[in-house]
Amino acid sequence: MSDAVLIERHGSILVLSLNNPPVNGLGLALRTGISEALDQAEADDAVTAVVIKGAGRMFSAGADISEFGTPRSLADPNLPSVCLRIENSKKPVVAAIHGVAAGGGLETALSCHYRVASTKTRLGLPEVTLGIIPGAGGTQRLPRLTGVEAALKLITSGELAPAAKAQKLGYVDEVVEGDPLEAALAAAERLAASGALRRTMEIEEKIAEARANPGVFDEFAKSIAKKARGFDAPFACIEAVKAAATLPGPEGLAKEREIFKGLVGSSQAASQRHAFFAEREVAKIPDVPKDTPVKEIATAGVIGCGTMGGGITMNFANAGIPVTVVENDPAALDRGLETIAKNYQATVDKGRMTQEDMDSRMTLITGATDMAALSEADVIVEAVFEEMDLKKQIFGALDSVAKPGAILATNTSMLDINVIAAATSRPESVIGTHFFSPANVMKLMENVRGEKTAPETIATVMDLSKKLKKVGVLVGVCDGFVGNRMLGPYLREAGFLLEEGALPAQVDKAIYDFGFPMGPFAMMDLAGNDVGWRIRKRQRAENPNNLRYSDIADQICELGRFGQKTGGGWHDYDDGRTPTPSAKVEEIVVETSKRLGIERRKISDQEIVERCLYPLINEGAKVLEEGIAMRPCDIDIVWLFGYGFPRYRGGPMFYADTVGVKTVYDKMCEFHEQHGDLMKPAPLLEKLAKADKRFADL
Ligand code: HSC
Ligand code: NAD
Repeated sequence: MSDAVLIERHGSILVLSLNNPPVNGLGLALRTGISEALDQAEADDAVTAVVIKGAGRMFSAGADISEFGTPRSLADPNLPSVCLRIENSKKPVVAAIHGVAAGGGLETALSCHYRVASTKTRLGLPEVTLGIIPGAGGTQRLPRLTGVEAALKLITSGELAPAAKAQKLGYVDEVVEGDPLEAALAAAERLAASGALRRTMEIEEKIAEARANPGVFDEFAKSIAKKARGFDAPFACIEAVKAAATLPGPEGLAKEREIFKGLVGSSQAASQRHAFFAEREVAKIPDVPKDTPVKEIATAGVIGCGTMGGGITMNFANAGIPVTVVENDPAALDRGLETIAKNYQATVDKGRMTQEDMDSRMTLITGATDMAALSEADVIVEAVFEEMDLKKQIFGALDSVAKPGAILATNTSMLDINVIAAATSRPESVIGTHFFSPANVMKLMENVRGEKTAPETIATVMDLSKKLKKVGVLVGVCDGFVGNRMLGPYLREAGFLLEEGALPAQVDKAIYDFGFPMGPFAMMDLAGNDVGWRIRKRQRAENPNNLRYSDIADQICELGRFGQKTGGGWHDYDDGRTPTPSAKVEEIVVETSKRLGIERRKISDQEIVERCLYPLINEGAKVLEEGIAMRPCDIDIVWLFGYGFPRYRGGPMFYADTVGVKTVYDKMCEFHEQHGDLMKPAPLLEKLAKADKRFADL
């Protein structure tokens, strides 16, 4: 018998420990082990009951995701049949759950006759986040325990709920402090003595109501339509739960299996699996090994309490780290602190935070107007205006204020970290921490290593990203780093499309329909068109011969149309938020085409998507060649978490692999011919296309 399941006897009870580190993924060996152990329990008259628990740090994270797409995931015994085997066992089977029970792990537990969880356990069905539905009975058993409404919420959100909530909803029977084994053994003994087994698939009461009112499923689908736009899996989850309520048990299970099989091979599921593994891969940095010392961050400092500094300050407070924020003068400081308090208050008002939580976070924040207040900080993040001279001056001053070994970070979006580091006598401690706006919400931190940044500084900042509940991606220095650099060609082409015949609303709609939360013009209106205007002016001064873009953007800025904040930009915003087409902008666009002698033509949505995204991918190829990003997955995570690239497309480089690198290359060659050198295919793109390889093969 394989050691994927460890077997012990506790009196007459057989205890099976799932043993497949690190997360007890239910791969073939583990499924075989459970099956064989159940055979053993059934055959042995001296065994009266079985307890299933997890070895190591959790019960089980579910099916082994790396098996998906291989024959092993469907090989016998498959997980649905293992679950049925448990449920139909003549002897009671009890789940003793600690750590996490997710996906197939929870489905295994739902098939047991009783579930005990320790207080700190989290339990749920996160399959939807992988572009699939639970495939081992989760959509059929959970609603039988919780009722349809709660099951729909849990399954379509993928939430891992704390044990107390799971008990309240009915899918955990008992919650205990500490190790749940003892309580599980006691429950197993009780069940063995009573002889009465509650088989989940036989429970009917909780689904009866939905059976009488099947309209509930359409209503639920409507309620998630906006959030789940573009994703297939959430709606497939609803269909599967509906089958639980409307079909006899075995047919419901069969329906679930059919839907699961239809999704697991889809490109959405492949993309979402890629996103899952990529999110973990970016934490691995080849030249900064896992055992690199990480400095303790007990206190933090932030310089500048504007748009970004305020959000960054909140991140530290949210993570329980005391933070001192320094502003230019008392008035600016008061404004900044007030904005922070207002933001927290809005969260409290929405019921997403308690007043006590807000108060305790605010007490972690101290304001100051002198950088001397940062002398004890372990990390200091500078977030003042994007001006090199100012940043140099601040880092020079920090050098004499900050304690030895403190991490000196800058939130610059574009400036050269090496120049900033050179303003100090300790460039090894200087690093970029590029947060995204709004900094207290967006999950990405583009961490930028300079030439002299020490491995310890990198390891500490990557670890800090996790503590702040962000995804840290390590990148190198170049104008715009990874994200904003790739954004350049995307916005540039959006501009050219206007000159050639499109209007902002059409471009935005095509990109929105592709799956972004908004198109390029709506995005610029949100961020403020003046930001790009300033950057273009700087770039033009630095590099006058190598910059060609549509000047419509400048014309709009010259009118003071900076975006939402001025009530108008590329679009009009009569209510402050909702874009409507602007007649003035249309006039400028059409006039510009005329001035340039361009005959406006009809542009298809497909062309818009290709014209905006392929040059972005092409720039990604350059970023890889230059070593600014370490791997394609680093770029994908930057775009998924920083720019709203649709997760079900996996990120730009994975998307290129999905449509075919050769397809992207061929199109770029066409664009190159039509539009000139700005569209020249990157050598790496050409090399991969000609070798019939993917970015994933790098
Ligand atoms: C599923 O269960 C499908 C079933 O419904 C049906 C199947 C039926 C099919 C048959 C039909 C006929 N597999 O995240 P961490 C790795 S789908 C493989 O850093 P944490 C992870 O990549 C599954 N590997 O740990 C990493 O590897 P690395 C549904 C998995 O403590 C390492 O483990 N379940 C894996 O921060 C540590 O992971 C989920 O979606 C898996 N299932 O968080 C849960 N899970 O070290 C996915 C993890 O090489 N997992 N790994 O980088 C999680 O959400 C998190 O890992 C936990 C732990 C919250 C469990
Ligand atoms: P902002 O204008 O909103 O805030 C800057 C703040 O710095 C102001 O409150 C100002 O009073 C303060 N300040 C200026 N000089 C100071 C000094 N010497 N000491 C202390 N405080 C000082 O700017 P922002 O949008 O928060 O941008 C800050 C930085 O973050 C910039 O480098 C910017 O490029 C970068 N960034 C901005 C965004 C964004 O979307 N706004 C996104 C990522 C990165």
